Amino acid sequence: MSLLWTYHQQGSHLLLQSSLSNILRSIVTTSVHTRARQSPYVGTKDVQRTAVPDSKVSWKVNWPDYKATEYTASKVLKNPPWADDPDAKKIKSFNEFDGKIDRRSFMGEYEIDDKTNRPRNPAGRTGLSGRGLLGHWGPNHAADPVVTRWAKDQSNLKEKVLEIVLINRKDNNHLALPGGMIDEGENAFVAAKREFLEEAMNSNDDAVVEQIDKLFENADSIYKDYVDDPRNTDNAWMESEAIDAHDETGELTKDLRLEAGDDAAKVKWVQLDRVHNLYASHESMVRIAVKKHGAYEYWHDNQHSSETTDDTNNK
Ligand code: RP5
Repeated sequence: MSLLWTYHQQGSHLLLQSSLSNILRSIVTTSVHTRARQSPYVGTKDVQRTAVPDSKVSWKVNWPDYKATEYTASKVLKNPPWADDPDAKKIKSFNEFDGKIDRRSFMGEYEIDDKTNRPRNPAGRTGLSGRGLLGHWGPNHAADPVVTRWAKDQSNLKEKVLEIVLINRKDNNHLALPGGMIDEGENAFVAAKREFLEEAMNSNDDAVVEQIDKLFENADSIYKDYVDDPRNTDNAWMESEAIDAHDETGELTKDLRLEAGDDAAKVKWVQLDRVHNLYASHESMVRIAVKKHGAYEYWHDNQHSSETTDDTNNK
C-alpha cells in the first residue's frame, strides 16, 4: 500500500492532509487484482492470459515455470505519440520523471528486469507480458472525477444517499467514472476537470468551464493508487488519482446539463443506494467518497444492480 501524503494550499493555510484514501482503501478493497487476470484479453477474442490463481499472484511466491502470454496491441507497437518505444531497453528513466512522462508509481519503487529492462507490475502476476493496450512500460497514470451530491428524494430512506455522475464507456459499455489518462505536464486535478468536461459535459464553452471550475474549487484527492484495470499486464499497468468534487447544497450542479462526449456513450446521475458493477477500481474510489461524506454505506446490504441501472436522471 502506498504511503502518500497530500498537500493542499487553501487560502493562506497549508493543510497537511494524511492520506485518508489509504486508510479507507484498506477497508474497502480486496488485496489481489482480478480484472487484470481476465481472459480473453480486453479488445481481443483470442488472446488468453496464462491462468494465475490467487495464491500465485504475488511475485514473492516461487513459480519457476511461470510463462506469461506475450501480447502488445498492433496500434501500440506502431509507436504513436502516446506510446513508448516497443523496446523497453530504450527507456532510460524508470521510477522517476522521464522528461515530461511521470514514470513513478504510487506503489513505491517497482522492479526492472535485468535482461529485458521491462518493469514488473507491483501488484503481481497478470498472465500477460508486453503492454497489451497500454502505451507506457510501467505505470500509466489516469485521473478520475468523483462528482457527488445528495440524492433529491430522501423520503423513503433511512440513511442519506448520495448520487454520482457516471458514464457508460464506449469501449465496453461498462458503468464508470468519467476519468481518463493524464496528459504530459498535467496534474490530476486539471486532468480530472478536463475529462469531466469532455466525457460528462461534452463542452468547453466558457460558461460551462466556469461552472465546472466552481464545482472543483474545493475538490480533494481521495485515492492515489494502483487500479485493477483489465488492460494491465506484467509490464504495464494503470494507476489513478481520484478527485472528489462534492456539491453539498446541490446549488453548483442544479443547472448542469450532462451530455456524453469523447469516450463516453452515456452519462447520468446514479443513486448510490446499491452496488453497481463499476469499471476497474472505481467502486473502491466511490466507497471512499461515500465514507468521507458520511453517506449510506450501501455495500453492507447485499443488493446488486446491473450496470445499466434505471434509477438515473439527467437534470
Ligand atoms: C481506469 O481507466 C482509470 O481509473 C480511468 O478511469 C481510466 C483511464 O483510461 P481511459 O478511460 O482513458 O481509457 O483504469
